[in-house]
Amino acid sequence: MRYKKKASRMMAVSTLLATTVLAGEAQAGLLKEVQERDTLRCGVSSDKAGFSYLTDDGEWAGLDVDLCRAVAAAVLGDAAKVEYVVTTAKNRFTALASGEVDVLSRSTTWTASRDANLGADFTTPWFFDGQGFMTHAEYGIDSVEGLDGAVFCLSPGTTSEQNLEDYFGRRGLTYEAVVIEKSTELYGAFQQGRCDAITNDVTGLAARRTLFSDPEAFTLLPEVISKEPLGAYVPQGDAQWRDIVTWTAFALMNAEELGVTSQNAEELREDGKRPQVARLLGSDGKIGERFGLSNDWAYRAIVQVGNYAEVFERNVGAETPLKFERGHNRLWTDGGLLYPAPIR
Ligand SMILES: N[C@@H](CCC(=O)N[C@@H](CS)C(=O)NCC(=O)O)C(=O)O
Repeated sequence: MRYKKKASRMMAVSTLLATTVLAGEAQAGLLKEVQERDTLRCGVSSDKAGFSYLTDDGEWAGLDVDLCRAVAAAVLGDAAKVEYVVTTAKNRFTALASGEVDVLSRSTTWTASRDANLGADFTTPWFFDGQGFMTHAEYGIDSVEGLDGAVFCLSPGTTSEQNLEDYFGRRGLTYEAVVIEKSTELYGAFQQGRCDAITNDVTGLAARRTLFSDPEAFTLLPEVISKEPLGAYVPQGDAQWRDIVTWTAFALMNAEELGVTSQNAEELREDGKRPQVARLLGSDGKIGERFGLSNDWAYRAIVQVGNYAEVFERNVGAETPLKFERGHNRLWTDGGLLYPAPIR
């Protein structure tokens, strides 16, 4: 009896090993390609202050850019090994499905139709947003109802376009659309008065407004009309790659939850006192290897990019021109929506 039990357990182990090996063989996907190329190609937006923009030193920076950097640190050991590919809202999914980019990290909302149709798989929300409205301050409008009959500047291929149609349609409000693909031209047209209003993710509106020559001349209205869970998409059907991008985002959130920062990660990794921290930083367990990475994958991302709080504060927090509050983007332990699955 005892012998039998042992034999069946041995069989279970060998089946498990075979499955693991098979999974390993099936893994000749994007991870291998990115490692061989030694560069991550990340699809981003341009001119979005705090999220994805070129600094005066010609470096890419922002909250969306930091996700690309974290993945490069986890996969290639170096946050700088990223080639940034500027995409528009309209061409972003083609860039992903055609293999032009390995990851799309550009204020893209997770929706059912995108997950189902566009050759893309969503990873996990990186920033919870909602759709808002901006108009010319001189109109003296204080709510969306005041925009009945307005001309809107719209970005094609966005959820903003669809939500506007729903929201206005349901209320019997009307609008005219001026559709412009490139964001700089879109916001330029709005500033020049070609449209009465513009609608997009609230953060997008606020971010672009900081770049206006006269930000005070434009008002953000109070209504937020939709849920916009933004995060990275990867090409469809590469489970290993999707896991890597998803868990890199979770790693930075877990780091915040556990009090691990870019500054103390090295020390905490060596002291090994807390099992959760040791697993996250790779001083215990082989989680990195299971993803096809080295066990210090998360450690490298945290040291080079910071935990989620560091990323948030550096790019869009109180000390930046955007001065965003954490709001929905607080950890669940602080009443927010960030609930990173456990690394164990
Ligand atoms: N989250 C929305 C909207 C994202 C979006 O594309 N926003 C605008 C403004 S921030 C944009 O980038 N438009 C111009 C461009 O594609 O360059 C979506 O996924 O559709």
